[in-house]
Amino acid sequence: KKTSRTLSTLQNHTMPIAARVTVSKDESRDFMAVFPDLVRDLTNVTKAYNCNDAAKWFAQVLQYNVPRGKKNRGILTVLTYKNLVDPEHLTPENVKLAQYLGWCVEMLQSFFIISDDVMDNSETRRGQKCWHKVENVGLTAINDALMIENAMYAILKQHFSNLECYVPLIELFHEITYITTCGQSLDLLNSNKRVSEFTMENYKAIVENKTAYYSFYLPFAIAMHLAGYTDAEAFRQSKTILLEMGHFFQVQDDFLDCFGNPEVTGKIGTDIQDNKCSWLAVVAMQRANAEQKQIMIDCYGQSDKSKVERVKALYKELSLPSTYAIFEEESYNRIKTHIQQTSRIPHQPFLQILNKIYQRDA
Ligand code: DMA
Ligand code: MG
Ligand code: MG
Ligand code: MG
Repeated sequence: KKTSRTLSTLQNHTMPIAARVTVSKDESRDFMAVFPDLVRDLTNVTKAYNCNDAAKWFAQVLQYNVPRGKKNRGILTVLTYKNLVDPEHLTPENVKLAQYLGWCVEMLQSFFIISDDVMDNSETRRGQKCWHKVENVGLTAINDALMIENAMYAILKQHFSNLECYVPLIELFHEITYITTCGQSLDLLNSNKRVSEFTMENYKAIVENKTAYYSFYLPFAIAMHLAGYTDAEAFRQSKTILLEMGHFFQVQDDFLDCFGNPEVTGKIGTDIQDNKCSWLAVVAMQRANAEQKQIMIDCYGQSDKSKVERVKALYKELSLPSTYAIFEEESYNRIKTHIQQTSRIPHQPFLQILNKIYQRDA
């Protein structure tokens, strides 16, 4: 049984940035190798409910929606766990547990994006049709999303219910899911506002809740629980930094929605059409003169192609791509400094994540 301890004893805080570790191909392949086990476990659970047809359908749902992304969040869970435990605890069994936990985050992510794509009326995701756009799926996607979300708890029960961290894990998954849905609610409510009412303050609340908690804090926190950490200060310090990273990540997502290459991001942007309170829209409104504001008021939030193009052209006139590049670099440096200033958490996994997302194009 692991005892509570602080993390500061584990890491050399003066580790040079040059020692950056990037995610290896092996890490990703090892993680992927666990996926068939997950599908098998869930097929068995579904069959045990005497729902054989649903079991078959669900296996397809899982294959289409869970493993085809970058799997950043799942791999982050595993890497963090490996960084936190003492080498003698790094047994194949424990690594497999961390991988299962990583897949739980990926299942949660899948549940969120299937629902998000319905609400945002998106066409593509991860280089393929959004699940609800697939023939014979449609609004069945809503039930499929719920199945994935709740199947995640079946996986947790099957593999973690004998561990001390089981209840904290369940509570965390529930809490973070709730926070994320609150964030999605803010996102949707703001998209009903007028573009002139968008504020940076609202933006921060949206992105922290809809993205940062589940994408950054959750993978890290569950790995901490699995590794046996209970140091409240370590959780607090990591949360502050991870929420900052999550904010940064969503600004990137907003930028890529408009200026990214769909071939690379795997998704076609919809933020302008959907009247989203995006980072670009907020900064554009801050920068715009009266005439430019009127263009936003006239063209933002409409599906008309020429209006969408007018907004994109305005973003360029306002030099938002270079503002973004500066923001990205400054955020990177600020977050790096914050990581280096912390005392109770290992720096390496944080720097690893930060380096992984910096200047991303997907
Ligand atoms: C992302 O918001 C938030 C969740 C909870 C999926 P988004 O709509 O900007 O995401 P995407 O650009 O991936 O559709
Ligand atoms: Mg979306
Ligand atoms: Mg959305
Ligand atoms: Mg987006």
